[in-house]
Amino acid sequence: MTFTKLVVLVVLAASAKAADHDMYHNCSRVDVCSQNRELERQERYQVILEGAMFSQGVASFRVQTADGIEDVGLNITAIEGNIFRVQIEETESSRYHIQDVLDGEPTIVNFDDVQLWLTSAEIFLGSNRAVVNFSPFSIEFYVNDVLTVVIEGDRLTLQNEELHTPFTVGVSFTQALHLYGLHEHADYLALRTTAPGGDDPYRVKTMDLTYYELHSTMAMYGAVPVLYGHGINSTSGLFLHNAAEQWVEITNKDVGADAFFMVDSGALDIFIFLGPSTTDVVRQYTSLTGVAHLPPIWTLGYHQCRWGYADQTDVETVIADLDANDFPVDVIWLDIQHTQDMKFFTWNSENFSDPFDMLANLASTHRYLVTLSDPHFKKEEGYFVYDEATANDYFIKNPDGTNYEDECWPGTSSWMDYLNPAARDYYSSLYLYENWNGTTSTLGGIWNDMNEAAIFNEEIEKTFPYDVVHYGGVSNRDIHNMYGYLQTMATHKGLIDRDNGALRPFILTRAHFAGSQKYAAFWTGDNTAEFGFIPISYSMCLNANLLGLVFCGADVGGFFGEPSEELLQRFYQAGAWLPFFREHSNIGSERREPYLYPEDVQATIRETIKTRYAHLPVWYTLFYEHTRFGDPVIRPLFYHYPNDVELLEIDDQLLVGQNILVKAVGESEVESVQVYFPGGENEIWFSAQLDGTTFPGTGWTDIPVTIERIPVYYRLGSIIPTKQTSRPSTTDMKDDGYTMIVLLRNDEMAEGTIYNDDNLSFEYRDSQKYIYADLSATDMLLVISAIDDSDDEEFEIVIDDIVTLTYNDDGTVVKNSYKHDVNGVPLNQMKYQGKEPLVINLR
Ligand code: NBV
Repeated sequence: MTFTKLVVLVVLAASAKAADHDMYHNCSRVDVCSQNRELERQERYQVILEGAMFSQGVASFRVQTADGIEDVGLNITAIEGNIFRVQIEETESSRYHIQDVLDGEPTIVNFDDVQLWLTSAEIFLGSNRAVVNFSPFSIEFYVNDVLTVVIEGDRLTLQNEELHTPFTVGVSFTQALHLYGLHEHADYLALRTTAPGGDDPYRVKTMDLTYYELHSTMAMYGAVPVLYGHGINSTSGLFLHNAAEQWVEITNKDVGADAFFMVDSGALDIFIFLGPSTTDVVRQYTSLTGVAHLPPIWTLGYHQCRWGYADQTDVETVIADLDANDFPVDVIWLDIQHTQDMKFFTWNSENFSDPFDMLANLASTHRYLVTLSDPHFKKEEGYFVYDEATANDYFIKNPDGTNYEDECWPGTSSWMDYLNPAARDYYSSLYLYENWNGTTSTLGGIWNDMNEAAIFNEEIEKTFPYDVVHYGGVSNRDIHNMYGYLQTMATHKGLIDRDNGALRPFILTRAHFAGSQKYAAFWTGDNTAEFGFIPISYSMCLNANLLGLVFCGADVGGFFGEPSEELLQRFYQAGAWLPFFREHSNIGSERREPYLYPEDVQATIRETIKTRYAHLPVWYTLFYEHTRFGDPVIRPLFYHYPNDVELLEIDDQLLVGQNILVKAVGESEVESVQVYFPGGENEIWFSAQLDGTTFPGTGWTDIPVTIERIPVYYRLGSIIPTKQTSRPSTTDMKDDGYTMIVLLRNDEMAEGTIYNDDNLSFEYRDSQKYIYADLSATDMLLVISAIDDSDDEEFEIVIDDIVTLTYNDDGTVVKNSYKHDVNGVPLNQMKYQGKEPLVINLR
């Protein structure tokens, strides 16, 4: 038996479907947590008045320990958009500062005023201010005169050793009713109180957490050190610009919540977001770490994946069977087996002997391929990547300077050192068509798996040991959480270069960090085929969306285990309303392509996938709006209804944009579910079945459900752009007309937006080639008008149908469908082409 097969069997045959708590360390086994968790609050630092200096937008202070020995600098900088940056660092410091995460240098703006007192300094920025209290030391942030965030001096500690610079700091969100963020954990959206004796603090470290459990604070694949405090009148937030392992203790109080950061190494560099709205805070954060570019539209379709598509015939047969059974699909995926002996950038010579042929076949059906590419490389002389990377010293090192080696899929392996710019460039170049034989643009995307990095060594919690060394002598401690990020950065460049910048790359990554949205989509990793993993996928993807990571999904069906027919259908129904929609299963499970099921199950899944395709214009428009404003694509209810305390913890319902409300069904054999309708009496929610059923936004309501579908609603006052013609793929839908669904109240206006472009290239960004338009409607008039001056000559919006649902005050709904205007002109002859508004009169 080969090593790999053995590992697969051991991993998949493990009977206990729970994380191994002996292997993964809890707080008591990790120094930075165990040594600091019960740290006493006491005054350790004071600001010295004489040291204060102010220049435009930067205030500097000297801070000393009470005994005057330790000398520390404090910088407070004002950043464009209502952001303060706080940096605290020893004068003699060996702290490492991470690079390449921010989307350019933040723009410093001038303070509006500074007032220096004997015991404090006040720094004014718009209607906000930062107050530095000298002794006891703290930094308070006021939003419109309300104390909102406090960086607490009494839990600040700094240690400064060579290659290891731990620190702790407490931050209090004084107005918060809940904290959100600290992705990634399989937990509720609203962070829970962790406390000694109870749950461990949230561990923020990229890890391959096998058999992750629900409602746990254990570290997972992603690590995003961002925290938002949300209260009734305001939201605020912070981003700790640091890629070391962290543990964060949360204490929720009646009003206000505290976070205590215990950080293993690196710089104390915190951005404070002063909102005041949730939208503002999210935009402030994405203004720093960047937004996702538009995904190519095919990536918003349905993805068929399995660890186990074994050869070219398999690939072609799966697509043919999906087609034969009328399941739309855009992408098929290949896991590790497409390689020769797990050597990335090679094809298995027996099973994938003619990749060009396979890709040409896929292209002829308008489908794309995505293949997996991990960051470890088989130690084998003669394997070109291993040889070239060794010759150029591109692998991560042991402290003694030898290559770090350990076990992974190919057996003994080394890991590419993506911190090294030359190694990154080399790795990018591997994606070029000329360097990776057998590839074409139909291999449209890359799947970067195992990049936490995951290692088959349980002694080290299956990830890099603390002391491995990256380029420039940087300790892994300082950059652990951004290793996967750096890989995706290099992959992204590789895919850009290979098509000379013409095509938008698609990358799916498992590890992710702050700012990963610039390069990749991600998924929630190896979930389990159990009902609880459905709502957790909403909670996790909602959290991620608030933190800029918009392109999120979960393995439909559950990676481990065997879904029942019921569970599979519920997984599809929920997954179709997450931004990334892919079925995936592990190699030890039964095949589960949708056509393998009885006709009633197929019918449900077919309708679900088709519903996804019908709403692609909504998804595409929302992704565009994300690129432009930094907004989330899916949103928790509190994002649009921030003042309703009843809904702040809801995390199994989501809003797609502002106008579509979805409830995941995460329980077996239910005949009804509780749906929370937000917004008050005047907010009316229409069943997306368009059967005239409506619900006012007055809270919890019992909704009957059948297996056919989950509850989905459209908001009154919105226009939902859809495409209703069923086609095999997004490419086939390109020229289809739209069906506009208009949800109205008499005499009131309904509104929406619509976006269109060439679906694939960067011309929308580089040459303003797109259409972005406002939609507005009364019951008899629909107007499409340009939002800005894009160069949109090539594109048009053709409307096939307008469906209006008009809500009357007595609760009745009148539904009409139009294919012609008032003069009998077919709607699809009245094209909107950008510049001039299109007015469709239905009267
Ligand atoms: O490459 C195999 C799997 C993959 O299918 C899965 O999606 C990843 O999350 N991979 C993990 C490696 C090992 C899983 C036990």
